[in-house]
Amino acid sequence: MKNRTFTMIKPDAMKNGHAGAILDKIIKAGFRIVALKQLQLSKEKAGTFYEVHKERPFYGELVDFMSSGLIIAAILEKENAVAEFRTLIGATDPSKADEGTIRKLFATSMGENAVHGSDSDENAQIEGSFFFSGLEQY
Ligand code: FUP
Repeated sequence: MKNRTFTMIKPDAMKNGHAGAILDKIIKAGFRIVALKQLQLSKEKAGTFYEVHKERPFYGELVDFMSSGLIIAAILEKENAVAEFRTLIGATDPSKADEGTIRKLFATSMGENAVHGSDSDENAQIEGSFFFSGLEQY
């Protein structure tokens, strides 16, 4: 059964000119774009999005980084979307990511790792609706 995941192309990948190549890989991997937009997160919004990491030592840097420039947010659909997308992006730390994955190809570091991918169906739903209303999803 087809289901959905949520992604962001992060400020490092946007600034380094990788957005087009990343979207191309996503589409060629068989994901259908349900919703997509470019925006810049405020610190407050980035802080809310990453609230689960609030107690972690990297939280402040993560919020600063995610609000430092433009991002592209998107909802994607495919069979087994959450797991398939995490395989496509690779490990959180790009030095540990498999060859050919988006993070291996385009990420700079653990903190600036090019893309976000939801880790469960439940979080995909929560994260997608953080950025998009029902009317914006096709
Ligand atoms: P992922 O699900 O692969 O995006 O990774 P996490 O949810 O564990 O982490 C969310 C974000 O926090 C990562 F994209 C980058 C940042 N992070 C760090 O900066 N340092 C860490 O040790 C772990 C995560």
